[in-house]
Amino acid sequence: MTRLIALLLALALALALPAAAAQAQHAQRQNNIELSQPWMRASLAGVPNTAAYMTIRTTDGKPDRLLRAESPVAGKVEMHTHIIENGVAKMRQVPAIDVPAGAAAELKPGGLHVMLLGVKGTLQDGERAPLTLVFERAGTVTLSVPVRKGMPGGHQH
Ligand SMILES: [Cu+2]
Repeated sequence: MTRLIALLLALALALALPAAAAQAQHAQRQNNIELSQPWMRASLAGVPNTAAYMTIRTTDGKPDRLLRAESPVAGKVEMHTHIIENGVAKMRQVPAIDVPAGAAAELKPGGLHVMLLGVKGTLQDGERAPLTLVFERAGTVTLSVPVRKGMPGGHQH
């Protein structure tokens, strides 16, 4: 009987694991933070800077703030947004990124992003790069960010 239960448990785990792995690609939860679809733009020839994007939510229904980010692949990591100045899109550093209660902070091309400056070497499509995010309430969240040539899902317009 015990053996049968062990067998059923093993079977249940075997069935659950691929689903969990697939889920982890789309969203990961750490502390009270859920990060969806993180990606980092692959290096362009001769450009030492790149950016990371993701959707950030809190899972406890309270707001939080992303205070800073760090990565060993970059000399410096900043948080940026895009502004339009005299008809020209420019990046501007922001002191923090707010994650509202019950809503998402969307970091995406043309908007808020994590800026990686002075990237060491090149980040190739298909690699992963470590990124640490420090939140006001949730504290430190570390993730492994897939490097891509473009936005996942192929919504490139
Ligand atoms: Cu930037």
